[in-house]
Amino acid sequence: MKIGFFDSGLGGITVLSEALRRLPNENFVYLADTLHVPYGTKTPQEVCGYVKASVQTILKEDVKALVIACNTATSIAVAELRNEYHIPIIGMEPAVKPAVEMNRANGKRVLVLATPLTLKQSGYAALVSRVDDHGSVDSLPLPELVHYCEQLNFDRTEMAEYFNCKLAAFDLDLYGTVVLGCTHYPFYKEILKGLLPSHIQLIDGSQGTVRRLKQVLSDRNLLASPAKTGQSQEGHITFLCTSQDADYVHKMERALEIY
Ligand code: DGN
Repeated sequence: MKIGFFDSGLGGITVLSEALRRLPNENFVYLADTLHVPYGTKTPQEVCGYVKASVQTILKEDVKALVIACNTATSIAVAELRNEYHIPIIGMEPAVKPAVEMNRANGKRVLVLATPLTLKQSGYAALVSRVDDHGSVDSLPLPELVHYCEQLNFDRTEMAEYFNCKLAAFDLDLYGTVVLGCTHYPFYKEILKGLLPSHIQLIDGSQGTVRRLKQVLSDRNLLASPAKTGQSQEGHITFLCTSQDADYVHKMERALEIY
């Protein structure tokens, strides 16, 4: 059986890449909802419908656990999905908690980058108020970044101009950590590192999510054991997209190579 990964587009590949490292004996199926990407600028009702339909599609594959590798989809639909299906469903959450802890001693602030929809959800506000007891978390929506990523646009000059413009309102010396709260954003980690003051750390939620996935599989005795030579495949990925577009499948393979 495979582990399912789902995102609106290429973003979940940053989480899949972490899973390939940590769970080398598993096989994967990755579904991108290319008919509806981007999610971050749509209504919660629209996104909820798209996510549910995509989950139905991916569960037609032989899936033993599902990772909603999208912060936006998780914040909108994970609770309903868990009510509906009985396989383990692991979601994403902006890594605000570790970021606040990293800066507790130095008094620096935390800046969360995410889609507008993730930042508008009550779940995000609840997360911040739970973990941030001294008002040290700010947020910045970057709706255009998913579009750049879907175009595989990693042009340093163009992206530097974009980030510098978005970050111009922030006194970056006040910040200790920037949270990448959308799974598309880690594709820009290196470019961002080159633009931010060197003391700022960048974190994303993929390690925590994959740690949780591994734990859940282990608790339910679902972890794959190493295949005997020549008997079965390991680390195989089936890429699917809702528009059933072969070019996009190549793009997903390319994105995984780039990342
Ligand atoms: N990758 C998704 C996330 O983590 O929020 C969102 C991308 C999008 O569709 N806007």
